[in-house]
Amino acid sequence: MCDRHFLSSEPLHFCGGCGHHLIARNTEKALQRVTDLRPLDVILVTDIGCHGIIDRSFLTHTIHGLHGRSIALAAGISAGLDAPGKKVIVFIGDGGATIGLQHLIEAAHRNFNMTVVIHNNMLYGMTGGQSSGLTPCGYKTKAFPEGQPYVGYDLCRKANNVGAAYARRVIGTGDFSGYLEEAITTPGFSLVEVVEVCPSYGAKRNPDRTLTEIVKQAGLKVQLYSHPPRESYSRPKRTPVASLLDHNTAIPLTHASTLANPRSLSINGSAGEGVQSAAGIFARAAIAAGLHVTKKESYPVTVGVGFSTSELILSPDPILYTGIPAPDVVIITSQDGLERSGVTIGRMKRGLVLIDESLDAPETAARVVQRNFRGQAGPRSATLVALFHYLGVDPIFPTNSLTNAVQQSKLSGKLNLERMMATSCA
Ligand SMILES: Cc1ncc(C[n+]2csc(CCOP(=O)(O)OP(=O)(O)O)c2C)c(N)n1
Ligand code: SF4
Repeated sequence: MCDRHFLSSEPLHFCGGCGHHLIARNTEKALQRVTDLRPLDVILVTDIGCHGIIDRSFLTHTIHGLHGRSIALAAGISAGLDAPGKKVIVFIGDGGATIGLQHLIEAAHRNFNMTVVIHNNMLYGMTGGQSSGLTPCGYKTKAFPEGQPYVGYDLCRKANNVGAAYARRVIGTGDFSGYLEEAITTPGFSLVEVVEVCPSYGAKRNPDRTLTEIVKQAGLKVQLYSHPPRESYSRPKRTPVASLLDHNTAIPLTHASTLANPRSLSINGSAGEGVQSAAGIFARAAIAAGLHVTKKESYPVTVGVGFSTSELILSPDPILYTGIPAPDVVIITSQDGLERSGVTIGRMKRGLVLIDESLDAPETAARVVQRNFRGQAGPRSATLVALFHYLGVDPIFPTNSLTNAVQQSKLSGKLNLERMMATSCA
C-alpha cells in the first residue's frame, strides 16, 4: 500500500456514475506508481467544466485555467519550471480541448513537457449537455436531440500528426492507470484521451450503446499513436536585458513652480505632428520645476492618421489618480484635435481652451484663446509652440525650464527657440 496520497479522502464532487471519478482515481494510482513523485512535485492544471472541480480534491499543486486555455497555461508553467523532478498534468474536457484546439496542437508540436488527460464524455457536461468538437456523429445531445450531424475530431491522430510521442485513446472503465503511468513517464508531450460517459446528460439520451460501440461506430481506434521520443521544449537562451529603469536618469531640479493645485491638460492635434514628443518635453520641463507629472497617450490604431491626444496632470503633490474627468486646459492644434476634443470642450464649465487661429472657435463656457501655432513654425512644431504660448497665458513654471527641456531633446537644433519664446510671450 502506498503512503503517498495524491487525492484527499473526501468523496469526489461528481454526479453518481460520472466517468470523471474513474479518471481521478486512475490518475492517483498512476502517480503512486511513479516512485519519485511526491504530491507537491505535481502541478495539476484544470480547465473549466465538471472535471475541473477535481482541483479541490487533489493534494498536488492545482491551478484552474480559463475554458480551453489550460494547456496554454500549463505550457507556460512547464517552460518556466525547468525542473526535471516536477510533473505538469492537464485535466481538460472534450469541450475545452476543442475550444482550445490550437493550444493542444502547439503544445504537442513543440513538445512541451506535460501530460494532457482529456475527459471525453462527448459533450459539455457542466452547461447541460451541449455538443462539443469531439461529439461523435449520431450521438444525441441537448443541441442535437436527433443525433450530432457532424463527425467529431480524432484528437489522438491530430496530436500524432504533429509529432506527439504518446497519444492514446482508452475506454474509461475499470483500471486504466497503466496507460496514464506510461503517459506520465513519457518525456515531453503526452496525451491520454479517456472516452467516458456523463450519466446526467449523455447516458440518458443515448441509453442503448456501450462506449466501445460508440467509439467503434465513430471510426475511432482505441490504441496508442506514438513516435520515438524527441527533445522536449526548452526555453531559448537569451542574453539578459537591462531593466527599462536603467535607461532613465533622474531629471535634476533646475527651476521652481508656482502651481498650488493639480492642473490637467488635454493636448489634441494630428498624428505625425509631434504631439506626444512635445507633451513629453513639456512633462520633463514640469518635473525639472519640481512638479509631479503623469502622461497618457491616445491615438487610433492606425497610428499614422487621425488625432493624437496627450493628457498631462501636473501637481505639486504626488498624483494618486491619473484620470481626467474634465480637463482644466485644452490645447488644440489641428482639425483632428478639434474633432477629438469637441465633446470635452462643450462640457467645460470653466478653464482654458487654447486653439489654433485657423480653426473655428468652439462653443464652450471655458475661456477661449486663439493663437497662430501652425503658421509660426509649421504643423510639426505646432504643439510645442502651443505649449510655449500656454506658459505665457498661465505661467505655472518658467518658460526657461521648457527651453532647457527642448535643448536636451531630439528636437534641439531643429527649432528656432528664441523666436518661439518671443512670439509666445508677446
Ligand atoms: C470561454 C468560455 N466559453 C464558455 C463557457 C461556459 N462553459 C462553462 S463549462 C462549459 C462546458 C464544459 O464542457 P467540457 O469542457 O467538455 O467539460 P465537462 O463539463 O464535460 O467536464 C462551458 C461551455 C466558459 N466558461 N468559458
Ligand atoms: S453533469 Fe455529467 S460530466 Fe458533470 S459531473 Fe454530472 S455526470 Fe459528470
